[in-house]
Formats: sequence, structure tokens, C-alpha cells
Amino acid sequence: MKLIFAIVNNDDSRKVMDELNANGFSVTRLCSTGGFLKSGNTTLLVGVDEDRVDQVLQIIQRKSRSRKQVKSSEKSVVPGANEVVVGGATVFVTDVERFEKV
Ligand code: 2BA
Repeated sequence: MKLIFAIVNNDDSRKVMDELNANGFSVTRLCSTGGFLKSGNTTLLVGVDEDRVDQVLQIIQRKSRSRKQVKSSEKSVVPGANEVVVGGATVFVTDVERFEKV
């Protein structure tokens, strides 16, 4: 089994979760904060069998858009100088040693 951590934009999280649920995946949503922009994002936890990992990644990719966001703590007179490209999604796939529902 694998545990997928997917960090997505708050605005995409509903669409990603709905599509995962519609395809039979269980999802846990955590409110998180990006260390660089210090703004809210969403971390989704999805536990899946190894042979379904790619299906989860495809759904996340399809439902997550990349965006330009401004690092608001920095002032600049040059338009766009503080912009960074965020996402679609940042995904970590980890091994699960044991999974129990007790
Ligand atoms: P943040 O840390 O708020 O980063 C937002 C965006 O700022 C990043 O987008 C990247 O384009 C830029 N950025 C981040 N750190 C930077 C730095 N030291 N110098 C210059 N630009 C930097 P993404 O790469 O798409 O990441 C989106 C969010 O995913 C991040 O929000 C963070 O919450 C998470 N994330 C990304 N990579 C991670 C990693 N290796 N470990 C843990 N979380 C990660």
C-alpha cells in the first residue's frame, strides 16, 4: 500500500476530492500553509493499493491548475518581480508499512 500526500491549491481541492471520491478513493483533507508564500493550501492524504497510484495521480493532475501568486511580504516596483508559479500539485508517494482499521 502507498500513502499519497498531495499539496494542492485551496481553489482546486474540492474538485480533486470530488473526483477522487467519485472514483472510489478515500481522501483526508488537511489545511496547510506553504512555507515560502505563507499562504494557505490544502494537503490531501490518499491511501491506495500500489496498482491504483497512477490513477490517483492522473486525477490530481487533471483537476489541479498552476497559477501565478505574489509573495506579498515583499514590495517591488518591477511588475511581476514577486510572482512565483505555484502548482498544479506537489505530490509525495510513500510506502505504508501497515494499514489497520480497528
Ligand atoms: P510554498 O512553500 O508557499 O511555495 C509556493 C511556490 O513558491 C512554489 O510552488 C515555488 O514556485 C515557489 N518557491 C517555494 N520555495 C521557494 C524558494 N525557496 N525560492 C524561490 N521560490 C520558491 P510549488 O513548488 O508548486 O509548491 C507549492 C506548495 O507545495 C509549497 O508552497 C509547499 O507548501 C509545497 N511544497 C512544494 N515543494 C515541497 C517540498 N519539497 N516539501 C514540502 N512541501 C513542498
